[in-house]
Amino acid sequence: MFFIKLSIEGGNNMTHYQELPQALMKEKHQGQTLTKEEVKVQTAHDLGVENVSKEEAKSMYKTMWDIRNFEENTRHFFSIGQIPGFVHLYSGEEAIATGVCANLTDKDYITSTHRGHGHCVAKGGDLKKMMAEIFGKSTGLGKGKGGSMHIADLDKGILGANGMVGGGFGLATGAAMRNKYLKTDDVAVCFFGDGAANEGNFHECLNMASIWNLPVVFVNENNLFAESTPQWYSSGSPTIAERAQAYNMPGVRVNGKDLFAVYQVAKEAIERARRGDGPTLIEAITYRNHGHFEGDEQKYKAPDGIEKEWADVDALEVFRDLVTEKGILSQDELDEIVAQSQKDVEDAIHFAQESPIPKEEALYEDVFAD
Ligand SMILES: Cc1ncc(C[n+]2csc(CCOP(=O)(O)OP(=O)(O)O)c2C)c(N)n1
Ligand SMILES: [Mg+2]
Repeated sequence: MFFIKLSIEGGNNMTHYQELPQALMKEKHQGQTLTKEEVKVQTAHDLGVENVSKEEAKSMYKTMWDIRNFEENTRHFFSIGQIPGFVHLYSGEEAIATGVCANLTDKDYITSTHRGHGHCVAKGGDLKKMMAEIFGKSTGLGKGKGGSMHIADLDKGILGANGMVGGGFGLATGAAMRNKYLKTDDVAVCFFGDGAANEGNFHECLNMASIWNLPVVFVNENNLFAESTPQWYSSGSPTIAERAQAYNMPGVRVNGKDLFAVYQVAKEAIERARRGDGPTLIEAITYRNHGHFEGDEQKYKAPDGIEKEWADVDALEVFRDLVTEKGILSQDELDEIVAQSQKDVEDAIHFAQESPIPKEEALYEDVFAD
């Protein structure tokens, strides 16, 4: 077992948290960072493998590498001045977007965050048009006018990255309401950070999703920091998942560095939403490989403790070790996927570099709706 699934009683949505060492966590909560053991996110990583076909495993490994390559190249081209604006990188958090979105179709909706490239790649966003958008080019998904924090693709159900922390809650809840109203079995997924969990919108939308029993899954990416503020300092509850209890929906904590664990937890929540059984709150523990934004000196980060532990776990290596050990994929098959991903991202960069910037008159286009 490598994720904590807090028990959900059949028949109603009540969730119980007796497995969490509340007293210990509360004490620690006064000023120290929790250790991995204390947050009860286990490190074993074989649950859920039996539910994933070889083709799915290959596809998810490719997606994780696409995100990693996309982000590391974004980092490089930002550092040499080819990318304007701000970039917040998703490197390190790949397993969450990948494991969740592998359970979605183009008709399902996602809402993203300021750290949104990974969500968009995992939901099927076109690498070339995404990269062009980040480069501010006219061939980008938003014609180069939005940049990194405003990537959207409605044909893929990507309702948009969002510069407003917590901005996705209302959009995802509204999209889920639309799905229910039109009697579809499509779902909406809201990705959000640990910092966003303290915005008022979080509570309003979880409450509405609960009373209307909406097909929405709230996926918290707890990377332990909101800018420079540690999660233990800013949160009144030791875990984010336990807040689900207040809204009478299941709450689940999962190792966000473990693709198969995320995939399995998300699968259950998404199937539940599709069946009409209502919302779920997932808290995936993770860590970002780089600073809050590119240029962040990260003076706030402590070198030891849980941060170091989580920083040392690479979801891509965890995946590789597991599938080779279990004989699901060979090293050659994995290498081939990595090489293909590198080529696809290089093509995306060339496309972005060679594309023109928007014409001046484009400033006046797409401003008002007809
Ligand atoms: C409403 C709002 N408040 C504050 C900010 C400034 N801000 C940008 S990112 C960020 C931290 C968000 O932390 P978290 O939700 O944990 O996401 P992470 O960056 O860790 O992925 C803040 C405070 C903002 N963009 N919007
Ligand atoms: Mg965070």
